[in-house]
Amino acid sequence: QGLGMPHLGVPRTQHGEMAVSITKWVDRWTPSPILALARARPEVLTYVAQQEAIQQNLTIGLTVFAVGRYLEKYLARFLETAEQHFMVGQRVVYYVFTERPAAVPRLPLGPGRRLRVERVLRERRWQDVSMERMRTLHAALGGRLGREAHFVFCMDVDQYFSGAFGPETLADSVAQLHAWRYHWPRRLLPYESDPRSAAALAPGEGDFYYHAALFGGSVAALRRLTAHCARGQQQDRARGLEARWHDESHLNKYFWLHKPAKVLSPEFCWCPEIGRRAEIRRPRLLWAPKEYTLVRD
Ligand code: 2GW
Ligand code: MN
Repeated sequence: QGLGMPHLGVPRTQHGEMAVSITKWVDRWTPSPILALARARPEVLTYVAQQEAIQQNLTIGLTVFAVGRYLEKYLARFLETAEQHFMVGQRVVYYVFTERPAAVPRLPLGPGRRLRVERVLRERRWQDVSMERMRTLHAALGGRLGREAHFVFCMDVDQYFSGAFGPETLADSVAQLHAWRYHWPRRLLPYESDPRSAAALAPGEGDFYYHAALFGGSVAALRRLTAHCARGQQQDRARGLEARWHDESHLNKYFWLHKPAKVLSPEFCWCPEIGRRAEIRRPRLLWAPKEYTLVRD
């Protein structure tokens, strides 16, 4: 797709026709005024995506889990910076999943934005906290979240927004290139390799390595994704297995079998510890520093 980066423009959805099909124009690798404009001024395409989303009156969900100490440590900053940068000007509904609803910070929210808190049980193992998200999300997408949102992003809480993250990121299914791994040769990517696991990729399989800290899409597509991952995890557990990178391994298997409609550049979920890279100009989300001794007990 166009621009060397297939990530611009809002695709057609069941929620209404697009006003302007930017992707259709730039897809053809022909010189055109739009293409020249898009190269010189990418913010114009971002602006068009914003207008399209407003015209379609989209509601965009953002789910995040904050269980145990992750609530105090990360949630307030995640939400405060989301207010500044996530889908500004759109209708947004945050879904916070926690075992302590009363401890969720009550932030002042911008117009058209609301926060819902859902109670979850606290798993004993952290691997289960992370993996159980797939099952919980599947249920939520089949309930109120699925009825009130058109598109949903599912994110880790241990990160914060640092730049505009708008409707140019929307598509039927959206995957995030992993900041540490996007330039690695395929044979080194840490896919699950045990053939008994539902998440296994055979040697020679796999293309990109995606980061489970951020994925998204339409409600219907995310229902399929979360069902697949939750089922795979359940099957592994029944066999006494656990995939190498937990839910992330199952997510990578899913996106190998069902290619994402949009792949986000590592700018959209960047790790500041990597340092400067020429291709990373404007990070949108940054990984928060981890203090393993504090949280991994
Ligand atoms: C997780 C690990 C160790 C100790 C605590 C937790 C933990 C995670 C927790 O105590 N409370 C909690 O709410 N979580 C949620 O799970 C939270 O939303 C967090 O962002 C998410 C994933 O855990 P996290 O961020 O510590 O894992 P990462 O940053 O090492 O993430 C990647 O790998 C994970 C699987 O190992 C997941 O696939 C994750 O999506 C990836 O980004
Ligand atoms: Mn994380």
